[in-house]
This record gives sequence, C-alpha cells and structure tokens, in this order.
Amino acid sequence: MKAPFYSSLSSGMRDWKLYRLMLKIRMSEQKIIDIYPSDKIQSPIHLSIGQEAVAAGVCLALKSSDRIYGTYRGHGIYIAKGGDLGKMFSELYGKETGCSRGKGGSMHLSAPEVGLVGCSAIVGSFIPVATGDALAAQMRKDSRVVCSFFGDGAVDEGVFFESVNFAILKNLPIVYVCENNGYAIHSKVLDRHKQPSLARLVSGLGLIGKRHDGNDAPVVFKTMSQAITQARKGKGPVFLEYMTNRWHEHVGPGTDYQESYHSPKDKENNSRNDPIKKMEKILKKRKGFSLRADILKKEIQNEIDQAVNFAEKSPFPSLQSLYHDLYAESR
Ligand SMILES: Cc1ncc(C[n+]2csc(CCOP(=O)(O)OP(=O)(O)O)c2C)c(N)n1
Ligand SMILES: [Mg+2]
Repeated sequence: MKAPFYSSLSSGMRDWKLYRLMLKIRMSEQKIIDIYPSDKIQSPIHLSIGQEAVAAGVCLALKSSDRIYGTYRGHGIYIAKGGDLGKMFSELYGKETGCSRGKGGSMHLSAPEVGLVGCSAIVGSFIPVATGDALAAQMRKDSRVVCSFFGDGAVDEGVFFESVNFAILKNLPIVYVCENNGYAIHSKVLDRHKQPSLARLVSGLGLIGKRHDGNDAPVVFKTMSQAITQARKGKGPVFLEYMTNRWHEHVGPGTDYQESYHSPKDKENNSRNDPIKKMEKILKKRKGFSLRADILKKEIQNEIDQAVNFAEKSPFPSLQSLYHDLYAESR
C-alpha cells in the first residue's frame, strides 16, 4: 500500500517547511501593514498574524490536488497552499493582474491552480459549497480530499450544522478546520455557546471532533495528516478545532487590546503563544539555525519586494472589464 503523504517528509524537513510558510505569511502581512496607510490597498484587510500555524500545518499536509475553501481572513491559506504572491498583492491593490483580476480584494482570494477554490466574506457561506465539492469527489471516485476553513463564528450559523450533518450521512471526504481564535468580531465564544468546546458540540451529531493547539505547527500538521488519511480512505469527515489567537483588530492593520472586549491578559497570552517563536524553539536545537534562518528571511523578503513591485507596476482593470466574468458563459 502507498504510504500516506505526510510520512514521506522527515521531521527536520517538515519543520523547516512549516517555519518557511509561517514566516512568509507573517512577513507578507507585515508588508501589508506597512503599505496600508498609503491607501494603495483600498480593500478591507483581515490579518491572520498569530494564526499562521493553522494555515501552514493544514496546507502542508494536503496534496496540491486537494481543494480548500476559506474566509475573508485568507492571506495565510492562500500563501500556504502555494498561491502566487505577486497575484495576491496585485489583488489587494485592485489591479488587473490580481488573482481575482482586481475585483475581489483581500477578502476574495483564490488560486484554483493550486487548489484554493476561493474565499468568501459571508460567514459560513463556503461550508456547504466545500461539502458539495466533497460529494462530487466521492461520486466521481476522485482520491482528493476537501478542506473547509472557517472561524469559531461560523459554527453559530445554521448552514454549518446542515452541511456537517449531510457530510456525516454521506461519509464525505472532507475535513472541517475551525480556527478558534476566541472571538467573532468582539463577541466571545463563551457568550455564544453554553458548550464552549466546539469539537465536543459537533460530536453530538456523530462527527469526530477534536480540539488541538493551533499555535503548534507540527501538532497541526500531524493531526491534519491523520484526518486526511481517514477522509481519503472513505472513512468519513473530521472536524478539527484549532485553538489560536488573532493579534490584530478584527479588520484593519492596527491592534485593539485597549478595547473592553479583550481580556487584560490577551496581549501577553498571544506573545507567549507565538507560533513562530514556538517553531524557532524547536529549530534552535539544530545546528546552523541562525545562519539558515537569516538566509530564509532574506529570500522571503526578496520575494515579497518583487511581488509588491509587480503589483505597483500592474495596470488597473479597464472600465470595460466590469462587464466580464459576470456569467459563466463569458469565461
Ligand atoms: C452571514 C454573515 N453574518 C455576519 C457577518 C458579519 N461578520 C463578519 S466577520 C464576523 C465574525 C466571524 O467570526 P469568526 O467566524 O470567528 O472568524 P474570525 O473573524 O474570528 O476569523 C461577522 C459576524 C458576515 N460577514 N456574514
Ligand atoms: Mg473567530
């Protein structure tokens, strides 16, 4: 029997790949923060700084033929699934060369060529679409797995329960990944659910639900790999709840720790649980870490600078293009 994909990576190689992806996400979003005051990026931005381990661990465990669906907080999964950085910055700039031809902005990233079908600004809206895609994979006997990313707030939506119930009933090859950062905008999970463990909540429906540390990239990778193996073998869907932290305000480049919805310990807690620092703690035990990390950061910075340059130099879409891509027939 063919070995599962995840076991083909040595832990050393895996950890460096995870570190690289997390750094790329964080450094790209830091660049977005730097650019934002210039108003060159007019779309609202929802940053995933602090949540990088979920995107990196989940996407590294997937094959490029596996498909993912995300939310408006989508920079991390776009980068981790292998989306082109130039096209991402162009999209943020509203340029013709953007991944959604400049019409979607930060909240609607897509990279179907690497399996990111799309991201949606409507909470919970892609959960049924991802579930339908898993049904298509099953009916066509494709070996691919579908992964649906969403926040803890999406579990408040009726469509979440309708979708997972259908997936359990039909034994669909889908992994539901809930990035539980504790808040839906300013509202705490504890103020919205009597049962705050979302993994336990779904187990009542018959769905295997597990809660894990979402700030520990190797843990995310391993648990996601196990879930994928189960889904790919036709043993049905899995719900993974990854506990993580959003460092920035819900939308925008700033922080809002002074706002009353935050617990006074949030800032300190976030920095103690920094997923990148956690990964560095592991990698520092290996020889030559500092030199290799410095080279890596320079490589990533170079890639980001080139991507931004590409976006700056790209043209805006023509007025005529407002009439393109409105219907499937026009593609
Ligand atoms: C159907 C719908 N209802 C409400 C909103 C407004 N809204 C935007 S983001 C958000 C919070 C979602 O929180 P969560 O799912 O935990 O994701 P996070 O922002 O924490 O990543 C809400 C209620 C929306 N976009 N769509
Ligand atoms: Mg949330």
